[in-house]
Amino acid sequence: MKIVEMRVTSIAIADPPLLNVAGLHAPYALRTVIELVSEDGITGAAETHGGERLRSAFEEVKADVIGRSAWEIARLTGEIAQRFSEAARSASMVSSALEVAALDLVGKALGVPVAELLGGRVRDEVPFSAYLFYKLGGGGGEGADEREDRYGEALDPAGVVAQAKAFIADYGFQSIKLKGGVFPPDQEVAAIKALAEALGPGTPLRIDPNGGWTAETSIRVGRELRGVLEYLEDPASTMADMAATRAALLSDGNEMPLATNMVVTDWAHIPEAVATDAVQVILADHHYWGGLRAITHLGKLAQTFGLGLSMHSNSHLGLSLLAMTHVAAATPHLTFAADTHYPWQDAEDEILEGGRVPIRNGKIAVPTGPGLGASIDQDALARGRERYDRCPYRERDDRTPMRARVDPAWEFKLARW
Ligand code: GKR
Ligand code: MG
Repeated sequence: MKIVEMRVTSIAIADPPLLNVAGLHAPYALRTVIELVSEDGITGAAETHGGERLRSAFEEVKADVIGRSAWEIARLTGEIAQRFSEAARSASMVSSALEVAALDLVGKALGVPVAELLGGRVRDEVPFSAYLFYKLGGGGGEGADEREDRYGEALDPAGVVAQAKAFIADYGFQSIKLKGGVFPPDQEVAAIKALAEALGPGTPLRIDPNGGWTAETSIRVGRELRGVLEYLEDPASTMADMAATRAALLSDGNEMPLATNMVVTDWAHIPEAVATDAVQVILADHHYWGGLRAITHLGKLAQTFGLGLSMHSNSHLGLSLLAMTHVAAATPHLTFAADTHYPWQDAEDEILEGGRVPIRNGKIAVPTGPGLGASIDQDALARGRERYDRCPYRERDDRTPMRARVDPAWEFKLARW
C-alpha cells in the first residue's frame, strides 16, 4: 500500500448567487481534489476546500507523503500537525483530506467500504437536510444568465417556501435549514413561520444567521421561534453571547438547542462550550476536524457531554458528500440530518464516474462498494481544472460579488442586527 504519487488538483464549480452574512456567493466555488496512487496502481481520493493557500500547503507535504504506506495515517497526520504548528487549521485540512484519500485507497485495495473501516455502519441510509438560501435570480458559472435556474429568486417568505417545496419535490428532504443573516431578523422569522405553516408542524426546521445577531436579538428570535425550530444555529458569533442566549431562553423554560459550526470548530473549544452551556449541538465537518476518524471520536465525546451531533457543509461535489455519508453511517451519535449544499451544484460539474450521487427521500444510501464507493472521472476533473484556470479569483470572497450585484457600499459586519 505504498504511495507512489500524490496529485493535487484545484477545480472550480458553478455556484449560484446565494446570500449569506458574508455577502453573495461568487459564480464559482473552489475545491481541491487529492489523489493518492499506490504502487499497485490503486487510487484513493478526497475533496476539500479550494484556493491557493490550501493548495500550496498540500504541495508542501507531498514529499512526506510519497513513499509512505496508506496505513500510516496517524503518524503522517501527526507530522503534518508539527510542520504547520503555526497554522492549525491548514494542518487539520491537509491531514483530513489525506486521511480520507488514504481510507479510500485502503478500502479499494481490500474491497471494503470506508464505513466498514471506520467500525461498521449503524445505518444504511443517511438523512440530509434541505439547505435553503435567500437567492438572487440566475445560476452560477460562465454565462450564468443563460443557464438553467431551477430554483429561481428567493428574497421573501413566499420565495423561501417555493424553494423548500422545489427541494422537497426534487430530493424528498424531510428536514429544512434556512441560511439567515441576510435580512432583518423579523423577515427571517416570518420566513421560518411561513415554512412551518406550509410544511406542517413537526417538520424539523433550522435557521443559521452565521453569528449575524447580538445576544439580545438571538434571545428575541429564540423566544419567537420557541417550539418551531429543531435547533437555532449560530445566532450569535461568540461563545459568551451563545451562552447568554441559552441562559435567557432556559430561564423561560425554552429548551430549544443552540447549534454551532462557528464557536466550536476544534477540540480546544469544547471545554468552554460545555462549561458555559453555550452549545447543545455541534455541527461536525470532517474537512477541518481532522478527518473521518475524528468525527467518530467527536460523536463519542459529544455523547459523553450530552451534546447532539449534526454535520456542516460548504459548496461541494459528490466526493465530499460520499465521505460525509460513510462517516455519518459509522457514527451512532450523529442522529440529526446533515447539511449539504449539493443540490446547488450543477450535474455537469460532477467529477465522479457515473455522475451525481442520488438523494432520495432526503437520504443517501451508504455505498456498499470498496472505499468511498466511487471513482474519479478524469475528463470531468480536467474540465474542473480548466474552469479553475479561467476563474479570476483564487480564494473565496463573498464581499466582491455582493458589492457588484447588490450594494456597492456593502460592508461585512458581525453582529449586524
Ligand atoms: O455557503 O454561504 C454559505 C454558508 O454560509 C457556509 O459558508 C457556512 O459555512 O454552511 C455553512 C454554515 O452552516 O455556517
Ligand atoms: Mg452554520
